[in-house]
Order: sequence, then C-alpha cells, then structure tokens
Amino acid sequence: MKLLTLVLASLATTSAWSPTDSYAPGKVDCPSGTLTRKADSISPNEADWIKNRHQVSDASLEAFLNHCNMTDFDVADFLHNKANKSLTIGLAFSGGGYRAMLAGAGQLAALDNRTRGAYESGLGGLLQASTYLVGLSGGNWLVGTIALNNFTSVQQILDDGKIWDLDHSIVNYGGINIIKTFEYYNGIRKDIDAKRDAGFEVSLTDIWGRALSHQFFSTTSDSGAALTWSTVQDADSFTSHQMPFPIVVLNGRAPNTFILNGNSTVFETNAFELGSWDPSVYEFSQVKYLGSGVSDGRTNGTCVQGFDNAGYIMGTSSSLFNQFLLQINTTGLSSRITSVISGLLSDISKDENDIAVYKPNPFYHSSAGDVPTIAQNESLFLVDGGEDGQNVPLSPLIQPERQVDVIFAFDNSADTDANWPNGTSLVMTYDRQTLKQDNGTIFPHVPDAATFRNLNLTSRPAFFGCDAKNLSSLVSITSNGTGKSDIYDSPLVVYIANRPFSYFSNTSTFKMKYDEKEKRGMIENGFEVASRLNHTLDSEWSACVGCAIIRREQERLGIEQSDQCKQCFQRYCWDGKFDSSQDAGLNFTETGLTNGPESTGNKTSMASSLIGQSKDLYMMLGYAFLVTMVFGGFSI
Ligand SMILES: *[C@@H]1O[C@H](CO)[C@@H](O)[C@H](O)[C@H]1NC(C)=O
Ligand SMILES: *[C@@H]1O[C@H](CO)[C@@H](O)[C@H](O)[C@H]1NC(C)=O
Ligand SMILES: *[C@@H]1O[C@H](CO)[C@@H](O)[C@H](O)[C@H]1NC(C)=O
Ligand SMILES: *[C@@H]1O[C@H](CO)[C@@H](O)[C@H](O)[C@H]1NC(C)=O
Ligand SMILES: *[C@@H]1O[C@H](CO)[C@@H](O)[C@H](O)[C@H]1NC(C)=O
Ligand SMILES: *[C@@H]1O[C@H](CO)[C@@H](O)[C@H](O)[C@H]1NC(C)=O
Ligand SMILES: *[C@@H]1O[C@H](CO)[C@@H](O)[C@H](O)[C@H]1NC(C)=O
Ligand SMILES: *[C@@H]1O[C@H](CO)[C@@H](O)[C@H](O)[C@H]1NC(C)=O
Ligand SMILES: *[C@@H]1O[C@H](CO)[C@@H](O)[C@H](O)[C@H]1NC(C)=O
Ligand SMILES: *[C@@H]1O[C@H](CO)[C@@H](O)[C@H](O)[C@H]1NC(C)=O
Ligand SMILES: *[C@@H]1O[C@H](CO)[C@@H](O)[C@H](O)[C@H]1NC(C)=O
Ligand SMILES: CC(=O)N[C@H]1CO[C@H](CO)[C@@H](O)[C@@H]1O
Repeated sequence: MKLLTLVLASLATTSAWSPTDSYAPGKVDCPSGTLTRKADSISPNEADWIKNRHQVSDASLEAFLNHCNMTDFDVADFLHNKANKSLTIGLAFSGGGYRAMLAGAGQLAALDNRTRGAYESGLGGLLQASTYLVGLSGGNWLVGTIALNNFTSVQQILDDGKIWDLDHSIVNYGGINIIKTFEYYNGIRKDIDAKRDAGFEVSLTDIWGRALSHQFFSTTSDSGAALTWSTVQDADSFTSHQMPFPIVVLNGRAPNTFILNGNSTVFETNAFELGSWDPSVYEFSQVKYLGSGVSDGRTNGTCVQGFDNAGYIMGTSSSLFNQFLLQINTTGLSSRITSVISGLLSDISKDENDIAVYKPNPFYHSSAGDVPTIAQNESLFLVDGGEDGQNVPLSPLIQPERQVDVIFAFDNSADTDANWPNGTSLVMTYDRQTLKQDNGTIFPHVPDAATFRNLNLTSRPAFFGCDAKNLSSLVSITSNGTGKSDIYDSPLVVYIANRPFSYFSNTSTFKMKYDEKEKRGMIENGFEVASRLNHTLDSEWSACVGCAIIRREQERLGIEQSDQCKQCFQRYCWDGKFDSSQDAGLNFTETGLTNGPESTGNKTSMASSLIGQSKDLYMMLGYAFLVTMVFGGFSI
C-alpha cells in the first residue's frame, strides 16, 4: 500500500516535467482552445487559485496581526465584520546577483514563521499571510529556489546544506575536483545537444540556466534537467495553497536594440502563464506549452511541453549574468575542461549573449499587442528583468487586476559606488506611469535618489503612498481620466533597502563565490534589516507593519487610524519633502541612521564612473571582457 502511494506520488510529480524526461522539449497533444488570452484580467486559473489561497492566508494574517501588539485595533472585528475583501499582500525581491539572493533570503526568512526566531524577533507569519511572491534576477533565484523546491524555507536550506552550495563559482563547479567539473560541463553539453536535436534554437541562456540549476535544484533528479517552471502547479505546497503565488519578471529586448525605461516591455512568468500587461504585448500564454508553434494563439493540434525548463526561465530573468560563462579562460581550468566548454559555446545562437531566444514566439501573429515587431517576429527575445532599471519587480503587483493592498519592496540593488541601493528603482517605476506603456497603472510619489539617502530612506524602512487621497493627481496623468485605476487600487509600498547591521552586505553584484560564513552573514543581516535589528530599534515595528497592511482597506471604508498607527506613519511615511542637495553619502551607524562619509564596505567598483549611463552599458553588453569592467557599475 505504501509502495503504491509512493509510485502514484512520483507519477503525479513527473507528469508535469518534460515529456522526454530530459532537457529536450517533447511533443504532446494540445489543450482545447487557444494558448493565449488578452491581458484584461488575471487568468481564470489564477483567480481560482487566489480565492483558495486567501482561505489559508486570511487565517495566517489574523494570527500575524494578533501577534503585532496593535493598540486600539480589534483584529477579528476588522477582518470579519468590516473588511469587504481579503487583504492582499505582495512581496518583491530585487535583482543584484547572489548579494540580492542572499540578502533577500534573510529578509524573507524574517517573514517566515518557519525560521527560528522569526516569530519572536522578526515578522514571522507575514510570508504565510502573503498572496504574491515576486522576484527578478538575483531575487528570482530566491523565489524560484523556494517555489520549485516545494516551498522549502531558508531555514531548511541552511540546516540541510544541500542547495545553495556557493563555495565554488558556477563556472568552476567542482572546485579542485576536476572530474566533477568535467562531468558537470559534459552533462550540460548533453542537455544542450538534446534540445537542439529536438529542433529548438539554443542560446547562452540555456547553458546558464542549466548551470544555475546545479545550485538551485541539486536535490532534484539530474539537477532539474527535466524540471519545468510549470511543475510548480503540481507541488504539494502549491495545490494546498500553502505558498504565495510565485512570479518572476523579465524584459523584452530585440537584438541590437537597447531598452529605455519608457519602451521596455515588462514580462512576467507566473505559475500559469508568461506574458505582459503592457500595451506592446497585452497578452498571456500558457507557460506549460511554451515552445508550441502558434498563430495568434491557435495551435495546429500538436503542442510542445518541457520548453519552460525551470532553470531556463530563471536564467532568462538573470541573463545579464550568463556572460560569466564566457570568462572561462580566466579561471585556470584544465584544457580538457575548457575544450568541452569551447565546444559548448561554439554552437549557440549568435544573438547578443544576454538574450534568451524563445522560438517559436508564443505571441506570433498576435492581434492584442500594439508593437508589430514583437508579433511579427518568429522569436520572442527576453532578457534580464532589471535591464530597464526597474530592479525591484513591482510591475506585477501594481496591476489593479491583482488588487494588492500593500507591497513589501526589498531593494538589494547596487546603485552607489559602494553597492548600496539609492531608490533609483522606485524612481524608474514612478516615472514609467506617465507613459502609455504603463497602461494606466499608478505608483505612489517617491523622491529622487539624493533625497532617498539624505532623508535616511534607505537606512531604515520607508512607506510610500500612505494617503491614497494624495494619489488622485496620478490617476489623471496616467490616462485622460478614463484610466483603469482607482486611487485605492494603488498599493501602499513598504520599502526596505539593504544596509549593514551585523554584516557588510554590500558585496559586489558579480561576486560569484560565498563561503559558508559569508553566506550566513548575508542572510543574518537580511533578517536584521527586515526586523529593525530584531525589534531593538523599534519595539513597535510589528505594529507599524500591521498598520501598513490594513491602511488601504481602512481608507476604502473611511475608518480612521488608531493613534498608534498615526505615530507609526509619522515615523515611516515619506513626508513629501525633498533634500536633493549634494548626496551626503552613507555611513551606517547601529542606530539605523546615517552620517559621515561614504562607507566603503567591500568596494569592488572599477569602472562605475565609466558606465554611469545604462545606455553605454547596453551597447557594451555582449562582449565577454566587459564583464570585468562592469564590476559594481550596474545597479542590479
Ligand atoms: C508583543 O508584546 C509582548 C509583551 O510585551 C512581547 O513579548 C512580544 O514580543 C510582542 N510581539 C511583537 C511581535 O512585538
Ligand atoms: C536576530 O535574530 C536572528 C534570528 O533569530 C538571529 O540569527 C540574529 O543573530 C539576531 N541578531 C541580533 C543582532 O541579535
Ligand atoms: C507562527 O508560529 C506561532 C508559534 O509557533 C503560532 O502561534 C502562529 O499562529 C504562527 N503564525 C502563522 C501565521 O502561521
Ligand atoms: C511539500 O511540502 C508539504 C508542506 O510542507 C509537505 O506536506 C509535502 O509532503 C511536501 N511534498 C514533497 C513531495 O516533499
Ligand atoms: C527603445 O528606444 C531606443 C531609443 O529610441 C531604441 O533604440 C530601441 O530600439 C527601442 N527599443 C525597443 C525594444 O523598441
Ligand atoms: C504543428 O506544431 C508542432 C509543434 O509546434 C510542430 O512541431 C509541427 O511541425 C506542426 N505541424 C504541422 C503540420 O505544421
Ligand atoms: C578562450 O580559449 C579558446 C580556446 O580554448 C580560444 O579559442 C578563445 O579565443 C579564448 N578566449 C579568450 C577571450 O581568450
Ligand atoms: C543613484 O544610483 C544610480 C544608479 O542606479 C546612479 O546613476 C546615481 O548617480 C545615484 N544617485 C545618487 C544621488 O546616489
Ligand atoms: C481616453 O483614453 C481612452 C483609453 O485610454 C480612449 O479610449 C479615449 O478615446 C481617450 N479620450 C480622449 C478624449 O482622448
Ligand atoms: C539622517 O541621519 C542622520 C545621522 O544620524 C541625522 O543627522 C539626520 O537628522 C537624519 N535625517 C533625517 C531626515 O532623519
Ligand atoms: C563613519 O563615521 C564615523 C564618524 O564620522 C567614523 O569614525 C567612521 O570611521 C566612519 N565609518 C566608515 C566605515 O566610514
Ligand atoms: C487604461 C488603459 O490605458 N488601458 C489600455 C491597456 O492596453 C490595452 C491594449 O493596448 C488597451 O486596450 C487598454 O485600453
């Protein structure tokens, strides 16, 4: 009986993997209907899943708020008798390589009730109460690792020590074990050949995605060669609605073009679909059937599965890093290994190296989008989600269709010379709303980068959009007054930026190796960042977080805040003032404030003044030797 259950369980889990049980996609029958739909709502699958998730998260939110010590606030009465809807919490984790993954892991751990100490000195239970979990680039490594390993926890990862072995860089996987490295590359080569032999174009991102999978899916058979992104739909923790809805963000970019914030197409891959809310595409396609030939979403009856390899999707969101593979000659690997690698690299698509090729294009001959070059191309070209400068993945969470009440935006970008964030990512998202490409979404007022730092908005948490009434001017500038957004549709943003407490967490974006001590230092510091140094800097921090979560619904209902919440908002809301004078620089002190000259930490920047503008960066992308030049100079 036990055996039977086991067999059935393994059948159930493998059914969503690649039908070839390898990296190669394989042919399957098509589902009925078209594979695409217009982006005028969330998908029926998502709507249905979210409804069920709320049954789980509502109870967790009640437990969380009850533990927050909010005064003059009756949690049960508010949630059961007053609120008209389930409160929807979105978590967003920025890009920034392993720095962002590890700092983000600590921040996530502080919200996770499964982390030892999180319930007492963090925000334990907030993850359990959240609805959406979004990541980009390094942040997508975090989200993807957690989601596709059946919603494992950061605590579990640290305790088990099986995944996130970062002792050796991804390029030199075996370290001194040359045979292991040799087998690693041979295995990747076999995978890449299998996909090509099945008739699909391969790009550097395929190799990159397979390499990443060895770190993220090391406990999965064949390091996740056949593991698809859509497998998440079948994970126990997903079907039982124990995890938030995972989403990763990508950008569209055709070869030989560069992205300006204004004309970027922001794509997302969620548990069910890949697509974009932006007018240039305005369509979603079922992620499980990526790789199928379509015309305006219609198939010929034969479809493909297995194209949406989990590592490939995660590699696409972080494609800026895949050029590391081209640095191979500098790593001192044996000639036997480099010759395998040279073979591997010689046959891949010659498009620019950071571009992932999705061919056939799931939006081919689509009638929904208004940028014909996307619909007319046989390939869809996707790149790192941070290339448009919106390094915190907020786009999926500001879509009014998702009805998010509050976003916790974790910014682990390297904006400054010393690899700290300066709020630029939020400015990019703010600016975008004036453009047609943002399609009527609204994002609260934020100040310029100098103000972010001068007013200490990166050295302690900062709330934006505290008063929905102040957003009315944004509704009219986004569209001509017929926009789809209502001021209350715009979530309040709790911005939490990377800063040091117990560890200097401003490591270079391109630091590719972390020993155990460094890894734990980064994660512990992240916990402290999200918890106001374990509540020591503000014993009411949990209550203030509670105030932020309930704010929009209170406003919709016309309920006044408690005195405690008013004080919290005075402490954490940006007051609308600017201090754009010379950036005073940051020198973080234990109290959470800043003074003095720029703190240096492990500064690795060589060429940041050279590459001040992203335009230059993009023109230079694709040349292997530039990876070293770019160290520390880009904001992710
Ligand atoms: C709430 O207050 C109690 C008693 O002072 C304290 O033990 C507990 O840690 C507080 N909870 C939070 C989440 O701050
Ligand atoms: C904060 O709590 C976390 C989790 O329990 C712990 O790892 C860390 O050492 C604590 N930090 C401080 C400064 O006490
Ligand atoms: C978190 O854990 C505590 C103690 O283990 C429990 O009382 C609480 O209900 C849990 N909260 C959530 C949201 O799961
Ligand atoms: C997935 O996680 C859930 C919740 O922790 C657990 O009950 C289930 O057994 C796990 N499934 C697998 C296949 O590990
Ligand atoms: C974005 O705008 C720049 C400058 O006009 C242009 O060079 C680039 O091709 C555009 N990108 C796309 C994807 O349209
Ligand atoms: C139908 O689509 C499949 C998968 O996209 C493709 O492999 C096949 O060649 C197509 N068949 C015809 C007859 O066009
Ligand atoms: C790397 O090595 C290969 C041969 O192993 C050589 O063809 C290639 O030019 C080298 N690349 C660089 C950047 O030195
Ligand atoms: C903020 O960061 C951006 C890069 O993301 C940089 O170009 C800008 O100079 C920085 N500004 C300040 C005031 O630190
Ligand atoms: C306002 O915008 C809507 C859609 O964005 C459009 O249908 C309508 O024609 C516009 N009205 C005017 C007066 O421009
Ligand atoms: C920011 O921190 C510095 C250093 O502690 C302090 O002097 C300054 O008053 C703070 N600024 C604001 C606006 O809180
Ligand atoms: C921070 O400022 C203090 C006082 O101005 C100074 O003593 C200290 O060296 C500075 N630390 C760093 C890392 O710059
Ligand atoms: C509010 C708004 O501008 N909505 C537009 C979003 O994009 C689609 C596709 O271009 C339009 O049809 C909507 O009107």
